Amino acid sequence: HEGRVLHDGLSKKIMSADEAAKFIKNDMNVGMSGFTGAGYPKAIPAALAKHMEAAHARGEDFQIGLLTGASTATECDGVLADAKGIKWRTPYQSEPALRKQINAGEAYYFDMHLSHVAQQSTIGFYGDMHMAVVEVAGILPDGRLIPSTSIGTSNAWLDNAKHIILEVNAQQSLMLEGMHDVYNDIGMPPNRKPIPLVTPGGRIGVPYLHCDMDKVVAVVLTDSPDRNSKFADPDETSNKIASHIIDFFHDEVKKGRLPKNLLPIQSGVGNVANAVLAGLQNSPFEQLTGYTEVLQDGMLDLIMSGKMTMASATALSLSPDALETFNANLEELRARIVLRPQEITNHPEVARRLGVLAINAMIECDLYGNVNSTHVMGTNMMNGLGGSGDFARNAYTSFFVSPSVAKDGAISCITPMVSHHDHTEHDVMVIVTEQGLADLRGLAPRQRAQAIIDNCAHPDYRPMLQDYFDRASSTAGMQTPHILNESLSWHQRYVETGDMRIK
Ligand code: 0RQ
Repeated sequence: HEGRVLHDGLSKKIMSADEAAKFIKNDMNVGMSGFTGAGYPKAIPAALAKHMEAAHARGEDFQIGLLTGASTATECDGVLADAKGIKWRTPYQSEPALRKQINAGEAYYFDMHLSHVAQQSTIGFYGDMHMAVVEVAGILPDGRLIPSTSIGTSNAWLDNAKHIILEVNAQQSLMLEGMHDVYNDIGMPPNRKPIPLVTPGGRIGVPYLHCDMDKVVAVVLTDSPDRNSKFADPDETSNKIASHIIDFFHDEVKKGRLPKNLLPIQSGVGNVANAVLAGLQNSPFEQLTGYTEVLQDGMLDLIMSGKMTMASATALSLSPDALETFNANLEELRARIVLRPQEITNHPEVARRLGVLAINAMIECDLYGNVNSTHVMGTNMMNGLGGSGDFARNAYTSFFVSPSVAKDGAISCITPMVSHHDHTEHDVMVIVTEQGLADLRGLAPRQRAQAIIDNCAHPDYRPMLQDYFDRASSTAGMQTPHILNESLSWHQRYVETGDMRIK
């Protein structure tokens, strides 16, 4: 950790994670750093989990409210969930142990747009923030903090929390210094100001996080990598989805509706999103830009090959190989990647101004293009909404993508009615499956339904969807025809028989 804690006062506060975790007490609200497995605290959660387990063994209550930027990893959400230490959680998670508790009713989870988190916490919608636990790459002599591989909501946690624990992680490259752009001047209504960001790569803030030194109760030294999980290589389904989107881009350029270098690309997490970016690598588009939340392998490849000139995100989410490339080229990449607070990366104002092409995965959509991004069979949480709504509603063009079927064909990802509703038809312009692409712009609900059935449905389910739509159209109101007591019967059949198809 040489050269990482250069502030005299803070170097005197270095202590073990075990000691530092004792500052966190039952019923506190704790804001931790971390976004899609990057930049989360590595030591405090495990130490805290041990204290929680010991308290539970003594018959005492010990749970916290946990806020982050977005998902973390097993060493953070996972250990705290295993210790039954999470009373409530927001805004996005993807950890199996926590998901299980949420769906068993053992932890409360409220799901929200990622762009809202900082503002709502700062106003106090969730009560006091008692402690911030933030990973940084280093602390400068004057106390400025070099952020780690994500910013997420760390800037707001540092401002809002009564006390702060800093984790200084020697695994995070000190060459990250200068890559971040922390803009804190957004203000609060009624005195909010415009965000002066007019290009994806613009810099409007400073490359450091700040905090009141007097609030720091502990500094903990760590030396562990981020989760850095490997993505599966794009499979045939993802490649087909990617090629439909790339054909669509070609057509839009031809029609003069997109510039030759497209518009800033936002892509969600996961393998399909990564495949679309891989598809762009082999496309003739040049001088691309990215304005997204999470910078995945596919976007790094585009930057390394020179296809993408500039990308803005709030976090990295790289495989071990990609991280090696990233670290080896940091000097050059610092000029081409900007990491910002999620309040800025996901801000409706900026997404609308830049005109992002928002590509996000979904669980299911219905005949009319309403989208469910979060719930399985209407009742069980998968991960959360993340930034999909921030980007989709404010996009220049919004895409929702999915394989046409899940669970070996037992589930159609296109159903008569969605079992949970995250994005309304008004926010959804294009639906894409491996079967094809439905361009819903300018179509009325009945036209949207036919476009989705014809272009996106799996052949096993196409006749079933057509039959439902035809019967609904002859019996119901014709704006958005439905047979209400049948509209969710496919989901019910799956719950009862394990298959949406009629045997
Ligand atoms: O289940 O894990 O048991 O195999 O859902 O599905 O096809 O592998 O797709 O990994 O891209 O995830 C929407 C969940 C897709 C994700 C979602 C099952 C399927 C599989 C995963 P298994 P795939 P992905 C910016 C954008 C919301 C947040 C967002 C997500 C598992 O993309 O969380 O967009 N999005 N953020 O079998 C039941 C269906 C199903 C289904 C798929 N219809 N019914 N199960 N599955 N369709 C980034 C951030 O915000 C941070």
